[in-house]
Amino acid sequence: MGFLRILLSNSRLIHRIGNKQPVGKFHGALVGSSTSLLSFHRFESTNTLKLVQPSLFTENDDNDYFQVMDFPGGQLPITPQMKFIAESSEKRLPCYRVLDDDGYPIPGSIFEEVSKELAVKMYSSMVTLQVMDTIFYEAQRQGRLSFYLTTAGEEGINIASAAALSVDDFVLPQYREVGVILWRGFPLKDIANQLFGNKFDYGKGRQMPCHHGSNELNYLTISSPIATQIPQAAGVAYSLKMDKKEACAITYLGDGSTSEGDFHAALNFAAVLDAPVVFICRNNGWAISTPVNEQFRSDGVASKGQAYGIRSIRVDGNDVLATHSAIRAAREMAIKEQKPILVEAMTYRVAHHSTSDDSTKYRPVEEIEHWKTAKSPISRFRKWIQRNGWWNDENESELRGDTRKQVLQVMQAAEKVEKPPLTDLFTDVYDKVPLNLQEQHKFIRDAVKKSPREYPSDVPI
Ligand SMILES: Cc1ncc(C[n+]2csc(CCOP(=O)(O)OP(=O)(O)O)c2C)c(N)n1
Ligand SMILES: [Mg+2]
Repeated sequence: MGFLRILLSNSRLIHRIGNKQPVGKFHGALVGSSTSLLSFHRFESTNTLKLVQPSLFTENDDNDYFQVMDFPGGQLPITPQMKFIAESSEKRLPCYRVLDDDGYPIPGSIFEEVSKELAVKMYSSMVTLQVMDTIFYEAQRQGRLSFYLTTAGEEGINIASAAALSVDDFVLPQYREVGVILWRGFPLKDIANQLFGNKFDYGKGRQMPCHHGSNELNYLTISSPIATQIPQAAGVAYSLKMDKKEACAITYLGDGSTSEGDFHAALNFAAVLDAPVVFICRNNGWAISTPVNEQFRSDGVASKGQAYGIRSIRVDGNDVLATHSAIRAAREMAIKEQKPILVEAMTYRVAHHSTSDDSTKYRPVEEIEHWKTAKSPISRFRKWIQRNGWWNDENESELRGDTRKQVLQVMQAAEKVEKPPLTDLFTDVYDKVPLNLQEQHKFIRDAVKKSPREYPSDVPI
């Protein structure tokens, strides 16, 4: 107590003993006191007035007297109780949901109306994604592609979020969001060209497969190092803010990405800069073989938002209607209120992490099957549109058949296209290719000429 008394006597304190007054009256008393005037002068220099929340002063449940202290950063209520904040709240954050597992709307659920046209487009896009993933995954197993990574189980987050955005919004993806670029109109043939790294690939074959991007569609090219896109999104959003654009930045990240420092730096930057960015975390339970309980001790990811001063929500990412509504609302708040929003979309990665992984080594096959079938975002949404009379079995087989044909056709075509010339390895970084790179270019050219069988035959030298 002695320590507390010293603290109190050294600070500018306003005591209201034995009296809990309404907030309005309390502020009236503040303005009338000389102590408070001093406080306000200090506030001006530290620009903290806007941080003072009236609710801060309305609760004082532990004792019957009332005190506040000024600090740079705002006023704080004082308590004589030595109370640590609990490491977690008693209740877990709820998960916003509209459709139950059988595709029935939960009574009382609030969501953005979706027209028949939009619902069918969203459903068809999820199926396209699934068909495309299956074919390219198999092509990798056949040795035709060096690498592939599917969105299986997360088609709902991909498409429902994409549909909630405007093409003016800048997307900074992680890598499991190919549905977003497809929704924006990126053709299947361009996906195939990128996968094969042929001469029509916008990245000129310099990136791994699944690292697509499009300037035209405001979709930034994927980078392999985890989480780099998150602070970049805060920067893009700040630039949109400076240009007074009616748009926001959207960044996707996995649960594993939240263990990178970049995630924390990004949230903090976005919060203090009031940057209009929507952080969409796909919490799919795994970062390759690391489960979420080895990734964080907090209540998931949404709970971290508040610590950074970011409005946040947890949503069922396998529920298309809930995800669509949450992202629509998040986008609108980000733009209208010029601030960041965090969305934690709960889901499950049904496939292996990538073709370089075997997830049955670290999780039970029955668990994977359960999520693949009973919890599939695609079948849940299908039940809903079918019950509305917007879809039937005939539509289904037609869509799957057509999509399969289309994907096979673009894949076979892309596979036959020759690779970009060797020279392209050395361009686009420097205005004039420096001497050391010229030497390396000559070295590789000579090596290919000397032992042609050791190098791919479809790369022009
Ligand atoms: C900086 C960095 N560290 C490690 C890796 C290797 N790596 C690639 S993906 C991945 C897991 C990411 O998990 P998560 O963010 O949850 O995404 P998910 O694959 O589940 O969609 C790791 C560790 C990397 N690419 N970059
Ligand atoms: Mg993950």
